[in-house]
Amino acid sequence: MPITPTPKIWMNGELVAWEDAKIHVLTHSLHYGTGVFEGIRAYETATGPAVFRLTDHMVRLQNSAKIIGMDLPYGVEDLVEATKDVVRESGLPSAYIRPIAYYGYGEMGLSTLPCSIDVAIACWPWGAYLGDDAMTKGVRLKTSSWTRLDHNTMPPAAKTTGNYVNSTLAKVEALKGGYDEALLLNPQGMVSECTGENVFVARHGKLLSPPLSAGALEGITQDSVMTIARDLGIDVALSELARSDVYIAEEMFLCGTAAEVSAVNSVDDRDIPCPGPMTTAIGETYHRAIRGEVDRYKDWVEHVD
Ligand code: PPE
Repeated sequence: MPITPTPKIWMNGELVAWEDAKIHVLTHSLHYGTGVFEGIRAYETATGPAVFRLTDHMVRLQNSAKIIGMDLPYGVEDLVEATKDVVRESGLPSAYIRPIAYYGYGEMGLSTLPCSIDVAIACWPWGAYLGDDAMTKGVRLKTSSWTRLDHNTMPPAAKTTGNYVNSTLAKVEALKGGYDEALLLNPQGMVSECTGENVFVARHGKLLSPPLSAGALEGITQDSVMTIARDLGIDVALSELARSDVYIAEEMFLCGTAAEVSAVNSVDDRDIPCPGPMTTAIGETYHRAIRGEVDRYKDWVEHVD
């Protein structure tokens, strides 16, 4: 999906013009994959643009940095305010927001200890991630030949730039095979997640989603979905899932900031009923919640002004 420029990008405490937000080719994190990042969305609400669970995303950015031993020079509150500035400056009613922290230019070699840490936040308009029909027609998944990262190799709970080599390999393989998205199994052979989404599977009337320990990112949408499901009276839990659980799922969906709630219609050419009733109910509530239309979830909506 092509990027449409917006006026300003926040870099190390300043708003700079979009075209000036450049880095040197010898930037440390470009060579070693040691950046940490977030994907956040702002939505139009009746009372102006608001960023969905902005504080929670910035807490996760801090946690990603902590996992890889990177000491961010800005706190959660600084990053929240900076994000609001970027969205406000963009003039956009809704936007995708990409904060990134990385080891900068000046040092080379594997040790990050002498490196500077730079932080940037950009936003731009971004539409449906898995296509406009993802909610209604659903997406086709293929189990990847690539294994999800192991906790003792590349910690999958940290949203590091390097981890997305794994996601990219799986995504391109799935697309070239004629599928929409890849399902990744962890080194133990259990389901972890997709390349940029958490997975929910219904079995015996209960919704289940693999936890962090299964190699999944601790998704903020996953958490929102679990809260919404509980409030709708749906039985929901984090749980290990085997490949067979997926093949005989009563319904299945993916969720993430970019993908929102996207139904799944098949995995490895085994049909899954789509969209299922829980998927539809949760998807509809989520779509209202992100726009500040559900009182109960008002705290999730962080206004720019
Ligand atoms: N797992 C992975 C691997 C992942 O990248 C994401 C977000 C999620 C789960 C869901 O997390 P959350 O957004 O907090 O619910 N993926 C982001 C990046 C996608 C990209 O193409 O880049 C996103 O959805 O913004």
